[in-house]
Amino acid sequence: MSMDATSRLTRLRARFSLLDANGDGQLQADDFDLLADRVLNAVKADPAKAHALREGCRAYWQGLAADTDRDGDRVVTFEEYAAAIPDAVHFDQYGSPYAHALAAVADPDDDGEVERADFVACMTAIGFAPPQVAQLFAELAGDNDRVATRDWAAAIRDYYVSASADIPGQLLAPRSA
Ligand SMILES: [Ca+2]
Ligand SMILES: [Ca+2]
Ligand SMILES: [Ca+2]
Repeated sequence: MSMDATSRLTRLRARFSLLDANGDGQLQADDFDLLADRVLNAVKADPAKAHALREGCRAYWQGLAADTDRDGDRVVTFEEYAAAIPDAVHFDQYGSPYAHALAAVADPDDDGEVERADFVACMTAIGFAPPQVAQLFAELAGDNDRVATRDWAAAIRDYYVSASADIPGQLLAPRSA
């Protein structure tokens, strides 16, 4: 296998295991409910934002399943996922509400910026490793010690759709199980 193919598989594995919130090795609707639960347990969100996040997670799952669950058993295996990896258009359609709802939950005062504590709480709840969370925050925040919600939503999108390795989103790697 070529280096490119190997690093692509590594990236896909990292994304897949991050999405597999209950850790059973497959993706199903429960994973995305659990993802929302974990974030909402970590960060205090008002009911409207909590609702948007739950709906965003659900829509992401439904879009993902529609594109990847080839045998229609409502479970997405890694093989199904890797064979039909969602592209940028797909993410913009199905994943974007999730990314924006997440950024909104992490911005309780609605000033368009995410404080470090909220950023770390959200990202850790999703399952990212603390060193990567700290590194990504530093990259996105620069000298400000806060991250614009739109930059964060863009970084999340990059993580799920990018094929390149030199963007901030690529710093995101799941904690080792
Ligand atoms: Ca699962
Ligand atoms: Ca399936
Ligand atoms: Ca804020």
